[in-house]
Amino acid sequence: MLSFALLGVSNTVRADAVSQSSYNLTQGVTQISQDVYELHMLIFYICVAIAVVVFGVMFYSIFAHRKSRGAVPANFHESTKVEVIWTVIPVLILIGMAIPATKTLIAMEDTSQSDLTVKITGSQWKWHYSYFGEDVEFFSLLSTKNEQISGDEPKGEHYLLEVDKPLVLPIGQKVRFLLTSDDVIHSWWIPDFAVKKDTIPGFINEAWTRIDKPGIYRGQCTELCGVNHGFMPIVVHAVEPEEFDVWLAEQKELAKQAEQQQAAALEKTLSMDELMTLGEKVYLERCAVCHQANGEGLAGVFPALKNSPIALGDIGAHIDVVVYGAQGTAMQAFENQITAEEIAAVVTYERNAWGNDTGDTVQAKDVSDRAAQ
Ligand code: HEC
Ligand SMILES: [Cu+2]
Repeated sequence: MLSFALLGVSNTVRADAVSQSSYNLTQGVTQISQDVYELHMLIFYICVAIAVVVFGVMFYSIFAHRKSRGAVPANFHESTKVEVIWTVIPVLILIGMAIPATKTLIAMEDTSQSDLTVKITGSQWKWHYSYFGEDVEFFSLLSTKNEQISGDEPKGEHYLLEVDKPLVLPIGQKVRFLLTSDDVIHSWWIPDFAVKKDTIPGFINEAWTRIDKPGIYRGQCTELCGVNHGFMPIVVHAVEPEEFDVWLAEQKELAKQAEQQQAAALEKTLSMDELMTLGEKVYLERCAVCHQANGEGLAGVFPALKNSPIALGDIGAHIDVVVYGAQGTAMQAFENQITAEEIAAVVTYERNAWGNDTGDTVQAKDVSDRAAQ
């Protein structure tokens, strides 16, 4: 493949036989990604041509003018002609590369006249997507099973590149991204779109894309953001605009139903069993990445909840930590991430799992009462 690439015939070969070379950049599915790819190839070939000329002259000179042939070095200094030539040629080459590069960069930065705006917020270790003016928002978390990560089960096809809720985008429309972060710097990267932007707490960065082809596109966080940096993948589901509208309407309906369910949950009293079952599920999905499935945390980084004074002590204080988080630490406020019922269940779980046998149950109403204070 590499030798083909050097001969310059690989473009057609690749397009027909192998759609992606594992050695090269992806051509992606947007105009920008195509431009970036072509820019990369152009500059690559210029470099190859320079290398051929420079090394050609060098090796020829070494060979043809070697000492054993009796070559005598020429003795010239301060040749204005030579100096002008070796300045002008590189300058021309640089200008020739700068023009297309600048054009592409400017196009990448131009977020004007977008059809849709999505706010992307990174946090340890998940993505939060919010569609502007649409009242639709959700979190997107890694969905690879723990058993695959620990090696107890064979790894799936999209190991560490799969999420519970993908970002859904319409094809053929200009989508503007506003990117920020809740904690540390992350970076949102989808190679097929040639979009890669840092998400920085307190800053809003912009990017955009217009996807040409429906499909499922995968990417990752590309800014080292803590121990689970490798566990916050990105999945984008690009669909026809009509399909997107249907999806959007569905999300709004689901949000409405969830709101009603949450209101109803406040009236309900769940049994210990129900709370423990739901609590374990929430704990494994949301908390175990830091506090560990066995509740023992990671010494010096994430506190143990097993035998922890908070999990065994005052219920109200325990609820508060989960609802409001702990400012300035990795412990986030879960108030807007999970429902009151889920917080009640996970707190109950923490107070009764791993030998924390307090016997306490916490109900959704207890949580919403604390949150309302
Ligand atoms: C991103 C990592 C992370 C996640 C995810 C996380 N926590 Fe924490 N948690 C922490 C850290 C760090 C602290 C210590 C905060 C401090 O220093 O006050 C903490 C503290 C706590 C405490 C107080 C314990 C103590 O002894 O100080 C409780 C209770 C708690 N977390 C519950 C939860 C629950 C419930 C979830 C899931 C819904 C959760 N945490 C998810 C990192 C995390
Ligand atoms: Cu990250």
